[in-house]
Amino acid sequence: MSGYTTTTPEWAVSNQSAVMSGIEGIKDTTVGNINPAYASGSFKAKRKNLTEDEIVEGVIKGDRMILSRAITLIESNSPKHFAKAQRVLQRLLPRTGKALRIGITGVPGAGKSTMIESFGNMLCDNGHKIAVLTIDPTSSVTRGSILGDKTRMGTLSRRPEAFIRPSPAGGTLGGVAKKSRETMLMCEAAGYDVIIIETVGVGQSETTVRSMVDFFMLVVLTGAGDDLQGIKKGIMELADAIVINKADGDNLIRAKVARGEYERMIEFIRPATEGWPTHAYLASAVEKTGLAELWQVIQVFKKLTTESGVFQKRRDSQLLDWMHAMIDEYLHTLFFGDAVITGRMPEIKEAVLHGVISPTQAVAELVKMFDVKRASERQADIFSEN
Ligand SMILES: Nc1nc2c(ncn2[C@@H]2O[C@H](COP(=O)(O)OP(=O)(O)O)[C@@H](O)[C@H]2O)c(=O)[nH]1
Ligand SMILES: [Mg+2]
Repeated sequence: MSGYTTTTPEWAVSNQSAVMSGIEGIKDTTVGNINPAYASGSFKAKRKNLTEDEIVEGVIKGDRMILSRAITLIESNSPKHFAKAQRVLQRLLPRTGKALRIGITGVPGAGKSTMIESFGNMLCDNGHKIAVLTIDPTSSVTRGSILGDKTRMGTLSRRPEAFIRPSPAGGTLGGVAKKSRETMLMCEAAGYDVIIIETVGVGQSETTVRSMVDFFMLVVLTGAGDDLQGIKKGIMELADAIVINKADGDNLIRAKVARGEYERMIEFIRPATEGWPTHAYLASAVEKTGLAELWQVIQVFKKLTTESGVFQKRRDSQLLDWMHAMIDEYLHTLFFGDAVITGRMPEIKEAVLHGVISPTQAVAELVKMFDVKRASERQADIFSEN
């Protein structure tokens, strides 16, 4: 039940129980939680279980503590929590979809978190409510990035108009992504009108975030060690904007040169969004320059794509893709978890390896003995439990 894909990425944690403990631990490192009792654990012991109504009402009121707990419920892998979380989500669904969803990717050190801090503060000053989610598949290996973000988004995390939530540590990208998508919906129901999803440029995480957001930006650097060849063409193809960060001080001239180079490269790349020309922009997250312009660009993007229908078309296809991914995941889990299939598998594998039957025949054999009804009975309690 952990991933959309049938292949497990190499960085995935093989021990599934690590997912649970990661989620427990995340509560202590959640940037928005500044209650010291929380970190010490004494708070956890005292808190009572919230009812479904209390969670739904709390989220609608925009209570950050209850929102946090609703997300923890979503992130839980326990079957009991699954059913409750889905009922909460179902009730909140009519209140979702109104936020602007922005994705930010780039190599570690590009300045994504610093930019979100400056950008987010600017938006809060202008009356917006910002939720920041991070998808970092490497966070199971090291908590470094989360701890780093804690200081980098220091002022933003203390603002009542902002909510910052790192993704649960561990698990496969598919599992983390599924939870992040549902977390995003919860934040929308709580009234956040701009959702920013930060991901470190590792593996497939950019594609995953692209599949959740309306506007996607790639943050890049200039200067030593970050020549253009280092940026994969595939990532540029996903971007609606390329932001050359750290365009400040001695770096400004180089940043301007890089901008020209990116602009020339973009000409040869298919735009990520129909009818929207991707461009390169200069910014400095530290000096807070170029950020108001970037917000202006995003506003124009929204206006144009809404008028052309591309905005809604993308949202619709993202929703259906998500459903398909979950069907894949569900059937995959059922099939490979079925006792009859796992029992016969070694023998069939042998037959394939010895050339007795072809892989195609093997699949036909296995599918013939697979009984969806029987297999789903095992899963039934997970999906129907109250
Ligand atoms: N000079 C300069 N340094 C920056 C800028 N943005 C970020 N940095 C620095 O770059 C480092 C990495 O920033 P961080 O936001 O953690 O990058 P992330 O890994 O992409 O999230 C930090 O030391 C920042 O202070 C900028 O606009 N100008
Ligand atoms: Mg970061």
